[in-house]
Amino acid sequence: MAMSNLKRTHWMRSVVVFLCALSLVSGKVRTSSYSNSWRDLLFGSKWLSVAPRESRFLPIFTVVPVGASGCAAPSGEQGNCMPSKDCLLRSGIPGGPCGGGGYGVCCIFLQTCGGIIRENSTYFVNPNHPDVYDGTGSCQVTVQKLHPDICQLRLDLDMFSIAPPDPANHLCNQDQLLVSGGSPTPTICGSSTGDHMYVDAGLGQSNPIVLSVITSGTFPRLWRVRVTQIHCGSISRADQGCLQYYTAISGRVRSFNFNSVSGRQLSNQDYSICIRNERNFCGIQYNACADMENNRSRSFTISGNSNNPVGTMVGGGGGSFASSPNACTNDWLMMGCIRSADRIPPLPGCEDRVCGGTFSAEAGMLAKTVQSSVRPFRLYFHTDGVEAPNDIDNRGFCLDYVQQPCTNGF
Ligand SMILES: [Ca+2]
Repeated sequence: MAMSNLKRTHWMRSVVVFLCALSLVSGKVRTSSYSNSWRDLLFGSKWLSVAPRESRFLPIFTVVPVGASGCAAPSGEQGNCMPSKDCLLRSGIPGGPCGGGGYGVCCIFLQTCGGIIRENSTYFVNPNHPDVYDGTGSCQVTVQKLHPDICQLRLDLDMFSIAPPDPANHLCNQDQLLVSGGSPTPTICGSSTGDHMYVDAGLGQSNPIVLSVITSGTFPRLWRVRVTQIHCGSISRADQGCLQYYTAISGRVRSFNFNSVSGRQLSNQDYSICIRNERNFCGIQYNACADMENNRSRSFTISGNSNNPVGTMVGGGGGSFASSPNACTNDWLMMGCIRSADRIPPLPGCEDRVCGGTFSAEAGMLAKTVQSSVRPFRLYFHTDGVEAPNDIDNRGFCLDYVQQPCTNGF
């Protein structure tokens, strides 16, 4: 290569400034097509799509990138945009051009068993990825903080399919994903593609966080987990203690390994799901997700024998399961003071714990929209280590939420 990318960028910037100045002098700068020919020569048509109607001075600065930034490779992975020689020096994989103006490549970082993560947005993938992995043992990567001011990691389970929990008690005793060195995270297994987790990384140069996939027995495993490092002052930082964090007015929350056909609610879970209270929204409503696969919805099956219709159970109750069989003493989802939304006027009492096989805020066989105005908007999920013989084929939960405007009776 005759000229480095950096030099080339500087050279092109000089040429653009010169040509602009020339055009200004001759009074011929326009946004019409005939003055675009030299731009096309220098930058290709992409340059024009940046800001065709902006001031004639702006595009010069919008097209020249400054430093690394996020980008998407044609293969779907997220990478960092950087000069191609930097990508190779840092052991990245060039994934197509980015940044415009020949700036660089979308550099993808992958690590597998034994690797050390030293770049933001690195993927922890199974051996043989993108093919499946059938081996056994412990596959781990160590995450080093890019900076002492990193407070959290976000793990995006872009692809995640390891052996499922056992059919009787739903324990992850064949395969497990473990996160150690940070805040406690639940042990998960099975399929959780699309789910995420936040891990508290501590302050300063604390111990590294280790991600491990432990495997035993034969199974066609596939995983691709993106690890994003979050600065302490970042607006992307999740609230303290939230394993999962959602920042939209509406969205979907679900338990790990949820699947209304074949998922098994995982045992030994204990974590919070947080939904950021958006401005001018005062309440929140939840509905069980639509279930197109079963005659009777299994979108909310937390306790009981899901092969039969199971009503809603509410409250913590007291004593043993035998003395209060309709209470949620073993596995439950907890939300602050929930009521059914269709009651006008609202019922005076409200509930916090809900379980059973029908999503509602009151005992019964009818699924209902549930609402709460307790802030912050949080759900707490707890399961014990036992399912059989009372709890059979529970799938867990999938709920759609919608925040409610402050004018809507909240
Ligand atoms: Ca249980």
